[in-house]
Amino acid sequence: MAVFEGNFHQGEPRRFALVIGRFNDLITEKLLGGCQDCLKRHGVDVDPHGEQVDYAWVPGSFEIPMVARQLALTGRYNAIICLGAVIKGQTPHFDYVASEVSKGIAAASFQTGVPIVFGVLTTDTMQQALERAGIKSNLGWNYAMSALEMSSLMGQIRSLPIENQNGLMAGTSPSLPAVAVPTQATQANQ
Ligand code: INI
Repeated sequence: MAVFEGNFHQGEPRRFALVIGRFNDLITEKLLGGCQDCLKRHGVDVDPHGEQVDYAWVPGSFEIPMVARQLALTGRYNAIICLGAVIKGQTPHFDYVASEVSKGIAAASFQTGVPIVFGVLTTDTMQQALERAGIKSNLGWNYAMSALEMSSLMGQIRSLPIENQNGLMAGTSPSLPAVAVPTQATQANQ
């Protein structure tokens, strides 16, 4: 039998998408910097005009899952990294945004089979967010590491031959598993 483990070096060049919330951009810009630094030091060309990383900016964390899912459906990316900062205020707004973005990212990843990293800070104060975005450590770096590891791990697992009860079947598992991608015909009926 086997042990599957992702690695951090690039055998074949991988492609990543970063989805970044503008809300609290004092924090998300710093997470982005940490993330780019990690990718670059692992051999990824982070230039937006290059071949390996695309960037999508969204208004706030609430919008992240929809854009991440749409990007995942293109099949272009080995992993997607979502960066946001949800910081508690005087109202329950925090709870709604934090809940939707976490559930939405998990659902998008599960539905598409593309690793989508939850790089959204949820903190009580701006100080806590700053400490996690560069003052003490920069979690942007850790989110990039997760993307490198998961893209490698999923690549290995996808390349396994598919089996059924009768033995081996031809082919390997698809990069995008059973997901309802609207066709022009189904869209026209909606
Ligand atoms: N978006 C965030 O990314 N972080 C927050 O802390 C936040 N708060 O607290 O309001 C926030 N709100 C905006 C939200 O994500 C949407 O962009 C907005 O509601 C429009 O849909």
